[in-house]
Amino acid sequence: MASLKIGIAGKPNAGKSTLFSSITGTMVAIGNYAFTTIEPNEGVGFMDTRCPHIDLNKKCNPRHGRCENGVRYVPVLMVDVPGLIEGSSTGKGMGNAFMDSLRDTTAIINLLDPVGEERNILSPDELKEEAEKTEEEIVSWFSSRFSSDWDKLVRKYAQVKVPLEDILLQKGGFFNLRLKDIREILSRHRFPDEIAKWTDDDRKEFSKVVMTEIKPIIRVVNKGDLIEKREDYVKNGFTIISSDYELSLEKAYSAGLISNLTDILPTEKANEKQRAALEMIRSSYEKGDMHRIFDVISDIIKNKLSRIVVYPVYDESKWTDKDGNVLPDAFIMTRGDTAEDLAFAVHTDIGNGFIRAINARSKMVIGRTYELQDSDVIRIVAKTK
Ligand SMILES: Nc1nc2c(ncn2[C@@H]2O[C@H](COP(=O)(O)OP(=O)(O)OP(=O)(O)O)[C@@H](O)[C@H]2O)c(=O)[nH]1
Ligand SMILES: [Mg+2]
Repeated sequence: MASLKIGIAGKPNAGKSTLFSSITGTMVAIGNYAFTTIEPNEGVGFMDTRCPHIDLNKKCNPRHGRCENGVRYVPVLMVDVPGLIEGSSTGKGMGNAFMDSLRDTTAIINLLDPVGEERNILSPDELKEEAEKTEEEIVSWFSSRFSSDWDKLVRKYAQVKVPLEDILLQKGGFFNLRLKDIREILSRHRFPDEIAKWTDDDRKEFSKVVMTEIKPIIRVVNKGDLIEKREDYVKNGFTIISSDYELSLEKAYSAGLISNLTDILPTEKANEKQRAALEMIRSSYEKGDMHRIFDVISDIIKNKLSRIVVYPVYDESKWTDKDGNVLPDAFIMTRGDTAEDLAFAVHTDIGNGFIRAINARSKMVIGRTYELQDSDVIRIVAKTK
């Protein structure tokens, strides 16, 4: 039960699989050579958010994901793809078939490797150049997929009058684009109003717009543990992480050496050497110039993708489901979605039978057009057959 999918793309050896393993807790092939990954890896990762159970003063029982010390980990699908090189979109390297596993992603992390070919550390400017190369490949892949059989499309709609947005939706459906997305693009940008007039450049431009506004590509610098002057990169707008540290922490957590992933406090199980290693990792985050991956994912989802987390319940006073589970479900919704949208997300029947909803925090009755807020706890009253 995850409604969002985040892709991890980047050059070979950037640490994509290391990052994937640390987020999903599933071990996949990691190697100090290019093209370690030959098939995409899919798994369930998480975003973290403050759990409303703190306001209720009662522990929650998540049906999916988990909750630690008031931090709720909400499931998000992740996909780790083979390394991208110049020409990947036309079949070089591992080919381009694997790129199709990015088609239904909501956002793509462009994981940047600060280590150059001669083991030198790349400057922020050099990193920007590297980032652009990967992004061009992704846009080229999108564009070639989007443009395929274009002539056929033009012929099909030469005689019958069909709105441009509907024709574009046929092409965009492959990428999970919704009519709402297409409308947004057409309202913000100028494109030919007839499909027959679209040129290669228009399709390329459309692809670029999709990959920046609808399915954004987000740059994240990996291997922050190897960068000495991280502040120089931060000044240039880069977000820095260390997949290596994240994976160590994930392993320490699985082995019970730390009680939760957030504050990195060793348990009694950790021996002296392990304590020292954990302390070294913990202190490297103190300056704030390197970020924890769950915070980065949450930032992408909440701020770049304008998503919110909402908790449907059956009992508005106890915040439970029918079986007494406290805050069992967390739904990732889009900012602007309504109480009715939530009802449909829970179940089509609940959406169709919607009568009213109750804001469990304020106990106020709310209508179908109520705009959901982040961290809302909502009871939906619906007529079901
Ligand atoms: N120092 C350091 N090394 C890292 C970090 N992340 C990954 N590595 C190392 O970088 C190498 C490549 O890691 P992978 O995760 O296999 O990289 P990838 O991007 O999946 O590579 P391909 O699948 O070949 O495209 C391995 O030796 C990792 O241990 C990091 O944050 N810091
Ligand atoms: Mg890999």
